[in-house]
Formats: sequence, C-alpha cells, structure tokens
Amino acid sequence: MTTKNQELAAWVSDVAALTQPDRLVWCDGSEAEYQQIVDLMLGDGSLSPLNSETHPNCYLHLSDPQDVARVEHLTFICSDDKAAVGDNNNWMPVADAKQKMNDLYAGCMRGRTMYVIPYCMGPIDSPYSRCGVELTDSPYVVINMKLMTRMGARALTRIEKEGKFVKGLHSTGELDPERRFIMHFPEELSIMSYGSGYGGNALLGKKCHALRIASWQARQEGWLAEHMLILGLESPEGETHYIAAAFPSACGKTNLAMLIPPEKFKDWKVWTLGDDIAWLHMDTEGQLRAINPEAGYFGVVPGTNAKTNRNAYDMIQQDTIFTNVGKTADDQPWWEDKKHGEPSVDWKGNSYAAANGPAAHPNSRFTVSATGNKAYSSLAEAPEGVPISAIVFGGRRRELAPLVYQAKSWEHGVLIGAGVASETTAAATGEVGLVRRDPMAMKPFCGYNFADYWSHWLSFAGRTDTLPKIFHVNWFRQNEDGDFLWPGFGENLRVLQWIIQRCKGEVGAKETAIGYLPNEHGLDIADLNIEPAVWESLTSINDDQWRQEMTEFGSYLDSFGDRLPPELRKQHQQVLSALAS
Ligand code: GTP
Ligand code: SPV
Ligand code: MN
Repeated sequence: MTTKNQELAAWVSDVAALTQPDRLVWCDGSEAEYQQIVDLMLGDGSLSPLNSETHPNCYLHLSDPQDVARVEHLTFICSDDKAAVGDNNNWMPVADAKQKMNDLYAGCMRGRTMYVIPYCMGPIDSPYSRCGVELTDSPYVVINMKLMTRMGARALTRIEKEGKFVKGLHSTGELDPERRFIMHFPEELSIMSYGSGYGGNALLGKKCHALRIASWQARQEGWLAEHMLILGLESPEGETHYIAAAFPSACGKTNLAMLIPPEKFKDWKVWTLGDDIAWLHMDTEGQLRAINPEAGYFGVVPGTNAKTNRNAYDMIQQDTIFTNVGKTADDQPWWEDKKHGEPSVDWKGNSYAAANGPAAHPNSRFTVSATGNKAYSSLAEAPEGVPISAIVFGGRRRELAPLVYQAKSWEHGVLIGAGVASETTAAATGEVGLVRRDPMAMKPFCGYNFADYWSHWLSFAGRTDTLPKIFHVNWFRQNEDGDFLWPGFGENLRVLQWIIQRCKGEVGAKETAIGYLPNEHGLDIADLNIEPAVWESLTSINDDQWRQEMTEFGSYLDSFGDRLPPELRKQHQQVLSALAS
C-alpha cells in the first residue's frame, strides 16, 4: 500500500530516510493485520497470552518500569510565539525542538519496522472529525491505535479526499527517561514523540492530537476540544439528556460514563458516548453538540470490579489488551480491588510479594474497543453528535467542594471550570495526592495560553442563548479517617438526575456565594443511610475555607496578567464579595 497524497508520501519517505527502518508497513486496519501483529509480539515476548478460557483474545503487555505514565515535565508546546503557548505549558522554540528531536530520531529505527497508521478521530463520516497519520516503530502502538481509533484504509481514503492531516512521529527510542520528549507544533499540525511507549505519550491520536493540537485548532475555528466524557441519561419515560463532564486524569470519567443505576433507579439508563475526550461544536441552531473523537477506551484498571463498574468489568473479560497488571497462577489478569482471584505475578513480571508493592501498577490500563461496552450508545457513531444539556466539572477534593453545585450563568460556569483543582494521581509521573490547579481538567492538555482559552470559552455566551447549564461535582470528600463521605459510582446517578432536573427547571435549589446547591430534600437519598451531619457537610459550604480558596484562586488568575479576560476577573470578584457579605 502507498498513497495518492503527495504530502503524505513525501513525509513518510523523509522520515524513513532520517530514522532508517529496516521495513515499512502501511497499516490497513484489518482484523487480520491486528492478529498478525499480536502474533509477532507474542513471538518476541512483548505481549503474553492471558487465560484463553476465562479471557479470550486478551493479552498482557508489561512496559518498562520507568515508562508507566504521561510525563508532563517532558511535554512541550513549540511555537515562536511564547505568549500564545502560556505559562500553563512547557515551551520551546520551534527550531530548537526540531533540532533536538531530529538528533534523537537519526537512525533510531535501524533493525525495526516503521508502521504508517492513518487514523480518523471521530466518526468516519462526520464533518467534525479530523484525521492524522502516526508513524511509529512500536507494534504495541499499532494494536492500541486499532482499538482506540478508526484506523487504516478508510481513514487514508478520507485523508486523500481532504488533503489535511496531523503528522505524528513516534519512536520508543531507548526508553531512556533522559532521552524522552513529547513535542507539539500546533501551527504546522505536527507531533514528535521519542523515548516512551506508554499511553498518552505514544498513542498520538489521543492527548497529543485530540486535545493539545485540537484545542489550538478549535480556538481558531470556534469549537472546543475537551477532556470530557459524554453520556446520555435516559429517564423511565424514555427521555434522554446528554451530559459532558470534565474530571482530571483518574478522577472518574470512565466510571461515570458507563454507570449502572442503583436498584431504586433501575428504570433509568446511562448510555456511553465517550469516556475521555469530547469535541464540542455549535450547530446552526445554536445548540452545542458533542462527538467523541475516540473509538475505544484506555481505562484505569485498579478499582474496576463487578460492584464499582460492572460494564467495564464485563467488557474487559475478552478482546482486551492489559498493560501493567499482575496475573493469577492460571494467567488471569489481576489487580488491586478486583475482588476475584489472587495475584501470583506482579506488573514487573516478578513473583508477587505484598512487600514489593501492588500487583498492578496504579496507572495500569485496559485497552478495548468501545463497542464491547453494554452501555454503548446507538448515537456514538452519529456524524452530527449529540446535543449537550449540561456541562459538569469535577475534581478530587478531600475537603471544601460540595457534592454538587450549579453555576449562576455561563460566565460564572467558566469561572467554576477555571477554578477546578484536584489531587494529583498516578496517571502522570510525580507525587500523588497533592492538590493542584487543573482548570477544566485541561492543565496537561490545553495546547495554548489558559487566559486565551478562558476568553474562548466566554465567547460562546455571545453566540447563542441556549447554552448548556454548568455544574461542579465532587465524589471524593473524606472524613478524618480517610473514608469517603459519598458512596459514589452507581449512586452518582442521583446527582445526574438532579442536574437534569435543574436544567429542566423542575427542582428548586439554595443560592449560595459559589452557586446553587441542592435543597435539603433536593436529592433522593433517603435509602442511602447517610448521617444528617454528613449530608449537611456534603451540601453546604464553609465560608472561611471558600474565602481562602477564592483568594488563592485569585492569585493564580493574576499570574496570567493582562491576557486574563476582564469578565473572568469580574466573576471572581462577585463570588469573593458574596462570600464577604
Ligand atoms: P483518565 O483515563 O486518566 O482520564 O481517568 P478517568 O477520569 O476516566 O478515571 P476513572 O473513571 O478510570 O477513575 C479512576 C479512579 O477513580 C478509579 O480508581 C476509580 O475506582 C475511582 N473512582 C471513580 N468514580 C468514583 C466515585 O464515584 N467514588 C470514588 N470514591 N472513587 C471513584
Ligand atoms: C489521562 O492521563 O488522562 C489518560 C491516560 O486518559 S493517557 O492516555 O495516558 O493520557
Ligand atoms: Mn484522560
């Protein structure tokens, strides 16, 4: 296979000249090709088979122990306009970055095969979808891209028709953390990644293309590329409302996106459109619509069990690639909180011993096609996407943030999104459990200056009067003993139900300085046995704590200087003065 697109053909041949692969393979995206690469990896040991009776077509990949998560300190946005990139990103001038990367790439694929992966982010026939091509020397990347994107011949056909595509070059290099960089060149729609084979560092369609590059493009073109799940909530009467929700990495998007309602709400249904990324466009009627650019899930494994996330648990019993989990003695995958079986081998391939840490790495992942999910929405492939009724922001906050509250307006909602802060998790390298500012859950993913990003968000207010309502949730409040105050998981349905009732004007709320909170009996929780004092703390605000929070948030906003939109400053002042009175 080759291509009619001159630009693509020339780029592939230039990269091959630079990296010197032994072989070149154009991926067609077929099942046969997937199986061929799986067999190749089983042969060289980079993949091992799992128990084919209990887990048909499931495989285990163990990554290098120094390559287990995104590396934010090695991720750069490269443009000659430093201010456009913003202090929220690591920045490098274009020429310096290219020099550095070309030095690393020189001859790096000798003895290896270079795969050409044309892919489409979004339904193949959607006007909102965008294509890219990833060149990689990692067969693991190829099989993951097969599950995560619309990959191969049909994507190439679209590229040949459209002519425009994102160029992503990836090499695992030596997996040396000292020789590892993830570079983005938004002005020329290109990505260069070297030295990691893991997740968002290597599957370039995901965070690199669909968030960092796409957010830059989206600002120029008037849409939004967001770190959001998309779900449909269907009432017993058969009415479905769509919700998009942004939570930071490993803070509950996958779980919420495929939630199974508790027994009391068994006539309600949640349908999954996406679990990680949403592209939001305004249609000609002024309605915000969402598509999921991805076609599969790269989900956090630990904690997944038949109780917390039955849909995911069932989905990953077959046709799944596991990365960095442990194994039982009979080769079933094993992870902490699986609640089934015993570990025998850990994620480093050593025999399991509790003293050596968990059997599965905390950022171990499953890769699986979205079609295996029982809650997969029939509209997930709709080229026009789904209309969004509510946008929800959330974070992992032991203290402070109540279970749920609603913004007073779109502009106030943008302030709430900009104010998201969350405890860090194992999804990126670095210390976990530290509260850091993570506006719109996009701190690691916004490809340009946050101040401009907030202006862009605010600009939607002038384009329509039917924008979604904005909310904030927090499933992670804890008591002094570290127990969660809210049961979470399936019970989060009760909060989703309140959100939709609020959108429809069906339920009252109490107005506070930070937004509207549920009334005493606003949420249906009578059967949950939550102590009244606990419920009170989940649904009220502590003015002193909030004054401190808003003051700190104010200093953060100040750090964006003159670029900060005045409207955001105004919204911030309004909340502060409401707290003072
Ligand atoms: P990325 O894929 O990294 O973007 O993460 P995600 O936001 O999709 O996170 P995911 O749903 O995989 O959740 C990560 C962790 O949060 C898992 O350990 C879950 O068990 C836990 N979690 C999810 N929902 C809840 C909840 O409602 N309550 C509590 N206590 N934990 C939750
Ligand atoms: C995240 O970290 O937000 C993920 C996993 O969804 S990764 O693809 O590695 O970015
Ligand atoms: Mn994510």
